[in-house]
Amino acid sequence: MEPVFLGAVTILALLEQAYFSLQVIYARRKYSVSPPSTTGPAEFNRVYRAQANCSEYFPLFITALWTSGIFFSEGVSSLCGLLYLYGRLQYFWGYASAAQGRLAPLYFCANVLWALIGCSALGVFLSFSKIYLDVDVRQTASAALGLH
Ligand code: JUQ
Repeated sequence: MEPVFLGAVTILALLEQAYFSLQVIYARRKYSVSPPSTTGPAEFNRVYRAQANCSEYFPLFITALWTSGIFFSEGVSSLCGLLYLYGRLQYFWGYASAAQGRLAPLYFCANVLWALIGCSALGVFLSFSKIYLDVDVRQTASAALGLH
């Protein structure tokens, strides 16, 4: 089956990144900070850094989202993806109003990213053990739980 939910979360993620970039463009106009300058009033610097930080973590997020979604569980992964995107939006708005405001959403996003990385590792391990060690942990677990 096509991973439709992962695709939908990915599109949402791209739109969120576009929204952050637009906010930087608006902040440049509002505070008269022309490229290549990347600094200005504190209000501008916070919006600029919020966007830069979200972009820095975007490749990690997307790769963990897809690895976890393909190898572990599309449902769990997509849900984590939505939580991460929600957290990043709170992070961006929090950082835009005060440096302190970014912290709670940041810890939340970090935890969600760890969960995605953990699910990725577990999923890849389960596939490896099934294909190369001929040990199907999922099958064994669901049989033991009486799900068959
Ligand atoms: C680096 C590589 C992998 C991380 C969590 C999970 C995996 C983050 C740290 C940010 C920011 C923003 C700011 C979303 C203690 C291990 C990771 C990973 C970090 N952690 N920082 C920072 C720059 O405003 O200060 O966005 N995001 C993280 O994860 C926690 C880190």
